[in-house]
Amino acid sequence: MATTPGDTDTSVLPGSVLVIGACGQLGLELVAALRQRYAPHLVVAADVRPPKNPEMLAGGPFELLDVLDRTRLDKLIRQYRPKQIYHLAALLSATAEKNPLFGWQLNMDGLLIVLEAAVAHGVAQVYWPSSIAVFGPDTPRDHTPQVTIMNPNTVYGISKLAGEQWCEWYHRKHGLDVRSLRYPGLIGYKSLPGGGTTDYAVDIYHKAVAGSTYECFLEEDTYLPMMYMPDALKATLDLMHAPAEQIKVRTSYNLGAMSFSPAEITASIQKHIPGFEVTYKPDGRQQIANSWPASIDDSKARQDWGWQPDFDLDKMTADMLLHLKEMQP
Ligand code: AKB
Repeated sequence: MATTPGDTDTSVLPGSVLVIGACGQLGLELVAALRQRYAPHLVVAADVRPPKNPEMLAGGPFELLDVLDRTRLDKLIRQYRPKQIYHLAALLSATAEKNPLFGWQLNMDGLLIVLEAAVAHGVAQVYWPSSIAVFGPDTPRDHTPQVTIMNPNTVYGISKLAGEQWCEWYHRKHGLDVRSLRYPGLIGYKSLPGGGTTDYAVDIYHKAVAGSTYECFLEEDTYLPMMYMPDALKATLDLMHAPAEQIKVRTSYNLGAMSFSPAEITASIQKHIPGFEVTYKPDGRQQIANSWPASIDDSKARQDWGWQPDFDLDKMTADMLLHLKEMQP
């Protein structure tokens, strides 16, 4: 049930919400969306470091939390009694390739600590993001199905695939209401991603608005699944508020919106900024991108809980450029 900003939707959420990894690209926007949906004081933002832009998390509680510190997590759960935990803290694909053991530890141990704590404290629901990175070079690249060959070949992808199976296990063994989405690359103007393979699709808008040339780290014809942030927030909140009987997938749902290449996003930007130029200098992230799907079949999410994206490439470009221009000093 949707509520007007500031209203507390107590029929859906009689307690508070804990967002772990609140200072990341998704976390900052999800905290704001949850605080609009419920009441700001009910949404506890937590991260290992304080936010770089504190104003983005102002208006509600913020707590320092290293998700690998179970004692601190237990303390926060006892203090705030959350009914829902959104656990977003992770190393993304490019960073985890450079720091594989820590990537595995944070992504895997972090998830298991949250799932264990949720069961121990009787937290009603857990949300955990998976990714298109669960797929690998043997996966069908176009309209990648929900159930197919996976064989991921990045540390991040292996941790996400194992995490999906753990989510399903905790649901089956402990009855934990854990839900998950396989996000494509996420694009938003409010915050920057860090350490992902799809980051170019955010950086390129910033360079275009600044009047600079953009040097792209992927080849111009590399197609990847992508999504505008308002659609990602809508999908996340719709999934978490769907009646439990509609949630048939307890690993993670394929989620799609659009698929484009660097050449196509450049052309979309050039409709607004004709002189914008992009050069290409592929690096190690090209190999990661080559192992991922080009487009996603998300029919299961559409069927089970009514998923429907609102933004295509040109609509996203118009909105991104508008907001980034407004934000210029
Ligand atoms: C990344 O590029 O690592 C992430 C993802 C697709 O999960 N944006």
